[in-house]
Amino acid sequence: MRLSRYFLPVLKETPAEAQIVSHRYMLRAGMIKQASAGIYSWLPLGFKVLRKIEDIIHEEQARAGHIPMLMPTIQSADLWRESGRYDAYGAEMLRITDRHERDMLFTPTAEELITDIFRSNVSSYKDLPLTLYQIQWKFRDEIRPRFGVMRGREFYMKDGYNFDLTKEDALHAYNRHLVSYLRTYERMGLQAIPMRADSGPIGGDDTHEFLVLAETGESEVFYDSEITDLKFGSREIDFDDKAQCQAVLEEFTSRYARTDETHDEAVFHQVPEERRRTARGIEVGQIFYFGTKYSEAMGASVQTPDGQKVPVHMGSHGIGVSRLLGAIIEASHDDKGIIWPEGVTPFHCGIVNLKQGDAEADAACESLYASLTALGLEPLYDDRSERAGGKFATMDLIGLPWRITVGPRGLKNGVVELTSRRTGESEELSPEAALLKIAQIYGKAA
Ligand code: 5CA
Repeated sequence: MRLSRYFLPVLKETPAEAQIVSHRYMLRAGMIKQASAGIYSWLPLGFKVLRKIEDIIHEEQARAGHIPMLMPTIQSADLWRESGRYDAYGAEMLRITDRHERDMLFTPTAEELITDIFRSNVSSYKDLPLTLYQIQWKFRDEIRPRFGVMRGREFYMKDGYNFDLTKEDALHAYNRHLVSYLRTYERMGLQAIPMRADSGPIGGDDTHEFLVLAETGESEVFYDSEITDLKFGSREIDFDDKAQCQAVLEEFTSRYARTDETHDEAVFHQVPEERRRTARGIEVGQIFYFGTKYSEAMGASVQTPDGQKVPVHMGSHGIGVSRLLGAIIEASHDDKGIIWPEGVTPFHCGIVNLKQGDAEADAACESLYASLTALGLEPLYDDRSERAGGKFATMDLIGLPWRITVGPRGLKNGVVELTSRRTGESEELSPEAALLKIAQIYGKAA
């Protein structure tokens, strides 16, 4: 993409309404624009990162054997009356009446609709196990929408639902999701710690929230510091292997880690004092096992091998997709702007032309741009006739992990400058060597 042809409405001033850094940078970098309280338009740069996050989630869901689909945002109230949640959900649910005076609602989550789809189509244990998921907009009429995309009213969520014959199978689905989520967040450059939590309006006793530690987080959390040393890394997992998933779950959940809702001071004090931590965290996901709560209320049952009819065991599993942009920025920024992890960066590499209009500099930039594109990478080429300082400030603000700076003086010596956004370190390299290095970083063969 050439910056001269892109739509990147960068703000010079810090918007007064933004209280936390991620909100400030998302507004300043032209990623989002508020449409009304807690509701945002996703401008091209923000939309690009949203898509990157979505892609990672889809890839990891596929790895775990889960099946993508899409359900509507506007749903009939009838199904929600069946489960009893139409009244129970309270003021957070946005209720809508259509022209025929029928009660509709904007979905805050989708247990009812998916259970309805299941009961209409599945009646035998032979079709189990089954896990379906979607990435779709949700609406919760939050009393205090704030912090930009962190606590929106409209927000983008991955929601998955498992259907299993037995509790044991459903707990395997729970474990599988926990493992899959660890991998998902790590690919986004995040450490998200599973913590014992409260299930709220979704229901059930077994639930973990995934929290990213950050001072601006809305949740108070308590944990054993050993937990932050755990890394999922690139280990290969067979997601059908119950014992393997169970072992990973135990590894990541056996130490004390709880949100304030489930915190128990007495149990916490069994952790050696020097390892006890109290901090704040951003909830980027939550997994639930709630057994037969919805399947019993809504009559979703299957035939067992010996001919009995039993309600299916279910759980649901959510990732706050739009909130993740805020969480990643909270975890990765400096005073100049965002620092995107390579896994989610909107463009792989910036190209800054120090002297637009200089024949040699222009040609070198064009050549780098073409070569990076040919490798399947997306460069952002700042080809505007701006002064260098302004170009650097924009690149720093929007946070691309790598920048290649091209100017007539360097080119005379056959070099360009390659700069890491994270460390700020630069090295002078030939354009070919810079290209090779970028290709290696992103696992492309140059
Ligand atoms: N049905 C279950 C699992 S799919 C469910 O709705 N879970 S949830 O309520 O925990 O939401 C899943 C994730 O959505 C949360 O972990 C959080 O990251 C995100 N989320 C929830 N409310 C908001 C909000 N108001 N703004 C942005 N993200 C939100």
